[in-house]
Amino acid sequence: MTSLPLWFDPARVFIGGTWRAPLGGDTLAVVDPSTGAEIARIARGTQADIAAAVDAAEAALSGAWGAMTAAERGRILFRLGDLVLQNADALATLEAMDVGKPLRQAQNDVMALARYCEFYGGAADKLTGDTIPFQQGFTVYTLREPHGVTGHIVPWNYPMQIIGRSIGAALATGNACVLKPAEEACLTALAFADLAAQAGLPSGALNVVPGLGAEAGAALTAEPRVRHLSFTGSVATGKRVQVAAADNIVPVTLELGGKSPQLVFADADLDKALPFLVNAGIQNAGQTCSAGSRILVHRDIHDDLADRLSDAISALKIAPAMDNADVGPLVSARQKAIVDGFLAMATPDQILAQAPLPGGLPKGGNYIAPTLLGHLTPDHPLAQDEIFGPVQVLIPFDDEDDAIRIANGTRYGLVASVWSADGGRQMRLAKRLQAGQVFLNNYGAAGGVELPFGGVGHSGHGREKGFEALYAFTTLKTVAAHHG
Ligand code: TXE
Repeated sequence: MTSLPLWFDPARVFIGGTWRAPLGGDTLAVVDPSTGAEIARIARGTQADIAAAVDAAEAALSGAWGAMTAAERGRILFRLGDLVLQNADALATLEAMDVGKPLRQAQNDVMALARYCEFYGGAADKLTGDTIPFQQGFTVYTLREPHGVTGHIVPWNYPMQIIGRSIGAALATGNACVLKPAEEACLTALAFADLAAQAGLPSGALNVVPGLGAEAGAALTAEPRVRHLSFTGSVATGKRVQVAAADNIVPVTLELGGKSPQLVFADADLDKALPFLVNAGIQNAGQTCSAGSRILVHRDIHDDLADRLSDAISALKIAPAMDNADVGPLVSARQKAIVDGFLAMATPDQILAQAPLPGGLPKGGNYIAPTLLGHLTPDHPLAQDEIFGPVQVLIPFDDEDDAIRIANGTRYGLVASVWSADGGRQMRLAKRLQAGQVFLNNYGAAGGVELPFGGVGHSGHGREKGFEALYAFTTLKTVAAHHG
């Protein structure tokens, strides 16, 4: 059995460049989702730790970190990206064992984290203001300045990717960060903090306080000295974060998941589409904000696609994370109970296909059989609600208008895809789909660190990733000089 490759004590918080026990003295169990066994303890940070982390972040801003040039910040991010790559095996193993994702997926996440460090390292000194033509006798220009202390609340499904996109952009623009990782997934966040210190990031520029959402998380959102909040997680918690942000009048970026549609037309290349259609639903055991959980198909090819999808899903292999199969366990017994609850709503005729769970899976693991559902109306809760497990629904449509009505007919709007050989249709639908990203004859563009990402409706607001994120992590100052 693999042991956790820990080179730091995970039961500590990382504040002001040093590791110490949480002030409350309590710890939380790290449970391996593949087996149910406790494999480590993490700190249960509380309000006092968050306050200390904000103190440290403020000190960094008025000290070495705040004095750095954009180029120097970029250089640190490049070094950090290198260290991520040098420690890729350890990071991937930590993540796979902590959250249950197949090792291959954890390795992809490490690569994405390194790419975020590289991308934002390169972008740090390329964010510029404008000069604005104005009245005679004036010179007017804008400055892009960091908010100051930024708060980052990260979920458990893609910790490294979400840390990379959020912390990478915030550091590139000169903010000092307080990161509250999810209680189910703290190990790579702590490892990243250690690597950041090794890369030369000044003390206090990145602080990590693990803990419960209702304690450390709520304390971070309530802290008036935090001047920007970025949150990825559930709609319910996102609303709380937005309310807390309103109390302190701070901007907030919310990424809250979705029920993203994949539209398949009769002229689509089904051989090419099939692996994407399936992977968009089962990647990370369906625990993906941008999961393609609704497959909408033209009625003429419904039965053909249903057969192909059923064959592909029935052939999926499920195994513990380190065995590197197609699908691992869900992150927690709590998440498994949520998904089981959804599946219990399906009648037998609505289950079109289900991959068999192999015998011999560890008893304490949170395994769910990947499932394809059908014969349900677009307004059925199984076709409306985010399930966050390896479950997809197949829904027929009659024409483009019908496809758009169904695709846009949820409260979410994160991503969407169109599979069709007709270029005109691709362009029409790309405009009509309510989503932050639209993929034409692909899905997800392999993660696309460079591509702005975020939602509309209950999927949230604000954009992360790409150059766009740098605007969110800065505030604009206009300087008008009157010189006659
Ligand atoms: O989410 P929470 P949970 C969805 C998915 C899943 C459901 C529940 O549908 O089934 O959410 O997951 C922190 N103040 N997504 O309960 O509560 C918490 O500690 C401040 C979609 O895990 O939103 C963690 O760090 N913070 C999603 C983070 O919020 C609080 C990814 C996310 O937890 C807090 C994960 C509070 N009061 C779940 N309460 C996506 N968009 O990808 C909790 N937290």
